[in-house]
Amino acid sequence: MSNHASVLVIGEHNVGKTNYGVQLLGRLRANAHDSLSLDGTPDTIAPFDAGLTALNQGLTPAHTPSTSHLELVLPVRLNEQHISLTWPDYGGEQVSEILKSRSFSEAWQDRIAKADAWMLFLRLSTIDDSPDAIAHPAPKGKLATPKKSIKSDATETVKPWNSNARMIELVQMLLYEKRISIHGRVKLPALVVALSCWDEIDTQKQDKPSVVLKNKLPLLYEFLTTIWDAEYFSIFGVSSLGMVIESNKVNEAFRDEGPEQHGFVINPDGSRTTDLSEPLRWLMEKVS
Ligand SMILES: Nc1nc2c(ncn2[C@@H]2O[C@H](COP(=O)(O)OP(=O)(O)OP(=O)(O)O)[C@@H](O)[C@H]2O)c(=O)[nH]1
Ligand SMILES: [Mg+2]
Repeated sequence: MSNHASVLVIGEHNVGKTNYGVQLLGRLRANAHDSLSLDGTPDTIAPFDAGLTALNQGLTPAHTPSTSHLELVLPVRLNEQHISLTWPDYGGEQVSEILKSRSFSEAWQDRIAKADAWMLFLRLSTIDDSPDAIAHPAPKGKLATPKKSIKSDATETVKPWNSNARMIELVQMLLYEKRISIHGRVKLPALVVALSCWDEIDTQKQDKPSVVLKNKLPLLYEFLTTIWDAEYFSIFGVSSLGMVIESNKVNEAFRDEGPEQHGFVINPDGSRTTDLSEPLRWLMEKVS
């Protein structure tokens, strides 16, 4: 039984990492009866101070500077167990840089080594990949015998470097860095895919997060469900704010009701809860 749990938050710029972290901390401090609760006082919450202040004023926290790398250590209680939970926040450009340079900085190597709980943030509303390889497969033989005039049939060509490929590449790099073989099904690190800003997605009421991911990024979905042990992989919808909040225009309703009144999570089975810590609780149960 481990009493320390470190989460590897994975997400590019603008996917909602900071808003989730700040809302989570706010809920824990307000003792909002979430399944995870604070168990003592954190040594410092300084990294999230500005974010908490912003949300309490009805504003969204600022973009995290690209070089910034912070960690919050929270004493939490889960099923009578005390866990020291390390939650990071960093500028999402770092992830884009990893993909570009195909290498990890030392700080990232450390973080990957110590985290057995991974949370991948995907903001599907900002992804626009069409055609993709499944909806529009390349005509047979096309890649083997390319025509001279590439331009004329460029529109039919599969875009190789789309979001599916990008995220698959990223996950493969992370697994490789952690020396995890994908010959057997992956158990640890346990993985949660958080489909963030869920309120922006046009879904039928009953849509399960897995169905939404499968429709939008089918190759990534197939990849993850193929290599992970189903017990150690799950997909949640996350809306930390429940609505759009601007960074320069106060949302009075949000401010007056309080940030802790807003935000929700869609569980893997499609049910909805106001408990924002649910995906994290699921992860903690796998690694603690
Ligand atoms: N509609 C909606 N917008 C959200 C939600 N969560 C975050 N956002 C918005 O998404 C944008 C990015 O959120 P951040 O939390 O700053 O994203 P980030 O991943 O920390 O981005 P970087 O710090 O640049 O890496 C902001 O404009 C937020 O207001 C949500 O639940 N719903
Ligand atoms: Mg941020």
